[in-house]
Amino acid sequence: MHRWMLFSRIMEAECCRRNPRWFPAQGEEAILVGAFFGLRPDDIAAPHYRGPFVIYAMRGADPRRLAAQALGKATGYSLGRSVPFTGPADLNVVPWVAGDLGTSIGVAAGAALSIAYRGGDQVVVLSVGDGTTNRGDFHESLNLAAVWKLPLVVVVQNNQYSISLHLSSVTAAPIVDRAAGYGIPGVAVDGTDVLAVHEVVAAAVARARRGDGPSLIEARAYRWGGHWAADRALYRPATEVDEWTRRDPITLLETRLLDQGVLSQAEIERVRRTVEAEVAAAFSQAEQDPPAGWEQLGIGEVFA
Ligand SMILES: Cc1ncc(C[n+]2csc(CCOP(=O)(O)OP(=O)(O)O)c2C)c(N)n1
Ligand SMILES: [Mg+2]
Repeated sequence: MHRWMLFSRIMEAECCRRNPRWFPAQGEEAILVGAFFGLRPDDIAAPHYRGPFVIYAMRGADPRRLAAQALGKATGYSLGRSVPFTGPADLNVVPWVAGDLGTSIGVAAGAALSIAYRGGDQVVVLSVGDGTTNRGDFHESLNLAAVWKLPLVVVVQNNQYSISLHLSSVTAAPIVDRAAGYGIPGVAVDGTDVLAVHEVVAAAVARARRGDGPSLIEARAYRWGGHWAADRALYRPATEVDEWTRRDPITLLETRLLDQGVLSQAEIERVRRTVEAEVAAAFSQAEQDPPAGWEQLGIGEVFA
């Protein structure tokens, strides 16, 4: 998990450096990795649009193709047509069909329905932003998932902002409290603590796999960057940014690994350098790849 959190941090930084319209996920690594780590390959991941590259990579996506996707190259998984949204479909990642927030919730619930219908024991893990929980799709999907006991784990990636709006200005009650309204378990967890996130998600996954239905998990962290890379996010108080960036999920994990003697400082540095080299190699290759052209918009790519 440490390695993957570093992968996310470094990959996102490189994407932001090259693409001003990238949606930075720094600060949210403990949620991204903690929620999706350790799933079976046949489980289905339906990640939020912010920070999904590490989730694709944990499921086997090629970092080079991810880098190409961030640069709009023809070799990206989306063939250069969309940036983070489209995951590799053959890795059981629910692809987004548009930038319309909330639609992935219904697709994830539908995937869970198909598993239940066929009597499988896979689960679907969905993550959505705090703002996205206010779409009608959220209510409709969670209610039906609860009634039909679908194998769906909903993780709210609460970074406290929807573009420039703080959560408190659009949502009156704690998101986790909604679980009671659906009659499902709801757990709030520190979204800067990867082990805590992983533990609650793993328990919800086990419950869903047993056939006991969905769970709602609210993981609270902070969006370190702006809504997108070019957003300076001047609508936020500097003290708030300061307070939260001091709670770096990667530093928190590294401190624990050092305290418990799991890794030495030298080993931590070695992991970091390895990941930096891997991401740098991915981008230097992707930069030479061809840009998306009309061929990628051809009829063969529109109709199945
Ligand atoms: C249905 C819909 N409404 C509005 C938007 C514009 N929009 C894009 S990102 C965003 C903020 C979403 O906030 P949240 O769900 O908290 O995710 P975050 O960006 O914080 O990861 C909005 C409103 C959209 N893409 N789709
Ligand atoms: Mg948000």
